[in-house]
Amino acid sequence: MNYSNTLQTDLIKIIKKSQNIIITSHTNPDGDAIGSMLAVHHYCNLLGINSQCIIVDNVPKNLQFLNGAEKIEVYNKQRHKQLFSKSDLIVLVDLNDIARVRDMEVPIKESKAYKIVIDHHINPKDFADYYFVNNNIAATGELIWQLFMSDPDFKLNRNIAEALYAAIVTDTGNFHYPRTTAKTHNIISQLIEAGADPTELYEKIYNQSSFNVIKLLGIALSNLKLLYNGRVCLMPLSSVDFRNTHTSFRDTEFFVERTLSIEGVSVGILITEVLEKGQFKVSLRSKEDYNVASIAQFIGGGGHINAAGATFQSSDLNSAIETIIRLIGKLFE
Ligand SMILES: [Mn+2]
Repeated sequence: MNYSNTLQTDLIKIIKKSQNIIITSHTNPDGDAIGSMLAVHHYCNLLGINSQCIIVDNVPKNLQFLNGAEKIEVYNKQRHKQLFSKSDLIVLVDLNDIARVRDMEVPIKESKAYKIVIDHHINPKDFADYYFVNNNIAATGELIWQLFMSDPDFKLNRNIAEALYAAIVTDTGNFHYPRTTAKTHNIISQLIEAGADPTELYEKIYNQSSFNVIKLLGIALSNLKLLYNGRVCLMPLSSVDFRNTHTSFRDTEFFVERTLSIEGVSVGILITEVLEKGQFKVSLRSKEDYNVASIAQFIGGGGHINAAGATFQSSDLNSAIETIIRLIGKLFE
């Protein structure tokens, strides 16, 4: 689509003019989704504007400690009907495709509220009134920060600092993914000064795995296979693996990164069997200019050049793996 970014100062004006704001983000929310939503929510609190965060899944356990996370609601058609009809602004963060809000797609589309998208994924879809998007930025949290900086009255507090820190630390993979810049660190420096504690936040975000999840990681690591002369690493997990460890595909968030720690591997693939029959999830990670978003798009997904994913149908795990391996071959043509 041909979107054009709205001036940040105009976005601030639109927010300040609003009375009832709904803030939302994508299904299976990650740190950037939750942190960005909460930062906007706390900003609205500062301004005395009503805002409610609504998503279609629960807040992941390791992000529930963030202030305000307890107020995030899971979408319910009946319960939120009134809220949608009275809201005058919907802020969508860390997503650029309305399909990624699943059941909320219809109420958002039908709502008369203005819609603002703040995001850093590639190929934004045309469904909102205002866009503030930039895919050269590592985390949506950084864009939220830029937005706040264009408000001369903005005052950073600890709640906002921790929310944005969580957003940025997770989407930069602890400050090492390609789009991590001096500017990223500059923002982080200000967040730390405002009370975000790196040690405490790391502990709460990353060191909270259950014993079962680490056992599952052990199975995932022992399932690894090298392909394409060692340039691709495949990490499959079957429904049996999940059942044996009492875990689910939601517990695999940081697994696929492990594949890229292997010498010579440029592309990592995690394929998981979702509980619903015939559904598979693939998470792709890459180095350099291997564009895994282009692969995910073939099966209805998307993402970034070096990190992408999709959910797709297949008859069984083996054929799901075959599909992905065939598609990955396109990167080496
Ligand atoms: Mn993000």
